[in-house]
Amino acid sequence: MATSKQLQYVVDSAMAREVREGLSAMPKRLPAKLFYDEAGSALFEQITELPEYYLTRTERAIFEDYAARILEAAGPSLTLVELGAGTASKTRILIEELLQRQTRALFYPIDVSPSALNEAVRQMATQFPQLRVSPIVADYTGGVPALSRISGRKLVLYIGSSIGNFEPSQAVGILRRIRRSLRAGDALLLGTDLAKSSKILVPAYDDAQGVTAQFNKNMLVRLNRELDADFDLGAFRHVAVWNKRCSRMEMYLESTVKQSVFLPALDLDVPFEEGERLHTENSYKYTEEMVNTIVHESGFTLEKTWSDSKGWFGVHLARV
Ligand code: AVI
Repeated sequence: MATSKQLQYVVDSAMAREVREGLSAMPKRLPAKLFYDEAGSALFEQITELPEYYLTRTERAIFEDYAARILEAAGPSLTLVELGAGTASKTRILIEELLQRQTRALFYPIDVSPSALNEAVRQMATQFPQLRVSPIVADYTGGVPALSRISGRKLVLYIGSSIGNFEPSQAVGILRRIRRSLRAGDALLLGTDLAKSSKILVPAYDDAQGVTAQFNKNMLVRLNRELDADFDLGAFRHVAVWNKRCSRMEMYLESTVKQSVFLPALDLDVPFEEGERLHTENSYKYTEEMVNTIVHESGFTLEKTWSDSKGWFGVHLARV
């Protein structure tokens, strides 16, 4: 006989554990990687085209202006590796330049998402017949041992300010693990957003059209769908703050009322005070000193930095 009462079950996945930990902590937090489900990735693509979000177009302009010098400095006969997909439009500028300098090239995009990789392979293979694309499905933050089996001089691209979403100490750990799979002479091309006026930074993370607000709230949409939570999207507001002391932009979801949210799949009740903030992301804005520190602490030597005319974004070449 059918019953109207649904069987409720508790979810015990790595993601569920992180959500439980974050929502039970004081202050409350959620891991930024939760942003990137299908809807979140599409919203991020939209963000990269917003007038206020200068990062993507500024880094692209650096590649357009300096691709030849970057590749010259990296060395002859390069094999490209890219950590994280979804940056294909900028990588393409470097590949175009690379194929002017060598008749054939190998490209290893690395990503946790097979669908992101498929898209990268499809686009690259049609645009560049002289390029052999070999995707690697891996979480690069844990290191990529498969890289050590690739012969020839490698240039590892870690662009788009992706490193900025990690704590600097975590960033050092990631770069160190990547370095372990590289050989002397290999290089890293690291893209970092740079510290600047809050008048530029805050709107980049709180745009007039509200796309970043939607991106931030998408985390709650995801918890409602995947963990059966009952977050009321109208009862939270998007907040972006410049933390000068830590040199980072911080994003929060602030509860506009005193309320309680229930996550049946975690059997967890989460009380919020009016005005209480849930921390969802840090985006570090590097100074020259911070770049030097993470590069050296991870065992690389910083050789050169290219920047735009306003000094808003940096592309750094570091050598093993
Ligand atoms: C992916 N990452 C580099 C973006 C950033 O700027 O930190 C994520 C983002 N968050 C809000 N807007 C964009």
